[in-house]
Amino acid sequence: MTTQSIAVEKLGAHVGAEISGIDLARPLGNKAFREVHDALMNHGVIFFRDQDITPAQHIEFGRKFGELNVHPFAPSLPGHKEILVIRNDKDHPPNINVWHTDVTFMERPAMGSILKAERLPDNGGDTMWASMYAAFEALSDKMQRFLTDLVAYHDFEHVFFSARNKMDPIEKAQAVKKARAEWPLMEHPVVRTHPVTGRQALFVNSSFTLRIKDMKELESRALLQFLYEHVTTPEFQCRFRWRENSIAFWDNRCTQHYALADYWPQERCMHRVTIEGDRPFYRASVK
Ligand SMILES: O=C(O)CCC(=O)C(=O)O
Repeated sequence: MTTQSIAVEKLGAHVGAEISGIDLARPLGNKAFREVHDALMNHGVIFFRDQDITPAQHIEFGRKFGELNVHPFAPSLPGHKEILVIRNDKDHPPNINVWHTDVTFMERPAMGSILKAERLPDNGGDTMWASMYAAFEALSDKMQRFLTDLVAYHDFEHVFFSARNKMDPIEKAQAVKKARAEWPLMEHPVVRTHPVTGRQALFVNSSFTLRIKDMKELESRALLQFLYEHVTTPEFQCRFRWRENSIAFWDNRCTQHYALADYWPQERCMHRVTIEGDRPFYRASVK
């Protein structure tokens, strides 16, 4: 059991902190669990170094925080369906160099993800995170009020079945039809109240958000374009340089992330455990 208190060093002004004084290969005691959980709630994404953990230990760590999600479309590690593999090399160019929140096409998008570096390029391949609390709080009161009334549609198709997916077109159409039965267009509030902290976070992302409900197409496009640009403001961000056995654990309810593709065509391989979340909601803050 880990009993020692962890040390927390902030990385960005609004998001990110590096955690030390913990060995994730050992079972997490209640005190260590609470400290890690608090650090995650306070900083949005937390980083650990030199954690040479096995896939089973990675899964066990994730399970401490909730049920694990098995991704319906992405590849998993053989023998460990809970571990999603993100592997890029010269024949598989990276495609997640886009700001996003994970799996928002689901009714209950992930609460968080725990990503471990397995193989890294010689240089580059950093990941950036942005605080969606900071993004929301930086908007004018009028814009904040306007957004809290809105709902957006989220969808999987243009990410997982885009032109980059080289499936046979007929098979692709059948696969989309089958997936659509399980993953219909999903409605989520544009501003999400965090279920633990009670803070408000912007909750649209350029990967999965399709359009704003009850707005004209042009209005929706212009508003989303503005918000997608706004969330990339450098002041809301932190940037993490990976080393082998580094781990990032992010709160998917109040952050977005972006994986730099500057290392390609070198190889980079990451393992991700994803924790199930709850249904997003908006509740007005008590002032
Ligand atoms: O590979 C990375 O650094 C980030 C991975 C990512 O974008 C994701 O898991 O959604």
